[in-house]
Amino acid sequence: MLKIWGRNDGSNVIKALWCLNELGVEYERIDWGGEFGGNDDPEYRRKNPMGRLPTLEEEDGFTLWESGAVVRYLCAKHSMGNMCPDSLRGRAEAEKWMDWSSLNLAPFNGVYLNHFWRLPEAERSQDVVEAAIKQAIPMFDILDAQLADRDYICGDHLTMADIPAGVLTHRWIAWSPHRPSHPNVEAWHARLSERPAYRDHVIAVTRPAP
Ligand SMILES: N[C@@H](CCC(=O)N[C@@H](CS)C(=O)NCC(=O)O)C(=O)O
Repeated sequence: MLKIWGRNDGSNVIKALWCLNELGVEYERIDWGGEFGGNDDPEYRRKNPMGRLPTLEEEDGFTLWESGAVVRYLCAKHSMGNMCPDSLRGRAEAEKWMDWSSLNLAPFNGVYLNHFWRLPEAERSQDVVEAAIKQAIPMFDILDAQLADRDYICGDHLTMADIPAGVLTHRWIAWSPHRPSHPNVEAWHARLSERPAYRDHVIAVTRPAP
């Protein structure tokens, strides 16, 4: 059976898990990284030289790391023409939003994780959190504009384009101490929240805001 190596609450692991559950693909998940450790295990490093999560491993020994590549691969393999658009331009558009989300929505998440939980209390800074919020707002303005005339990022149904942004937007909404309203983003998040796979693999594993 397909294996996913990674603790179930890492934002990059969540992308793969939410995706697999949308696709209805069976898999076994192995708790790895974080409090479970194993990142530097030599056998794991042979599968994923970065020692990060997630890593996909198929029955014949094929391995893949980098969450965006994992999501693209799964969608192309199991849902071509649906989760993975089958036109060249449609696919490029979906990939653009995946890359954009991972690059531009990840910074606030890293700051929140560090300054809400991971750093010793004396090193946490409200100013750093405020700067991260300030930097993220124009990104959500862009996402809000994209969602103005559509239910999902690439049109009328869920595609791989929604996965990275959907994972990080839940944290933005759940964890931001204050944020301006982005009505189209909020409506899309409410739409995602109706999906069992999103509820089980994104919302349910998100710890409460501090
Ligand atoms: N660009 C990589 C980043 C992978 C990454 O940093 N994953 C985090 C978990 S979300 C990790 O491995 N953290 C170390 C750990 O949890 O032990 C990807 O998208 O897969």
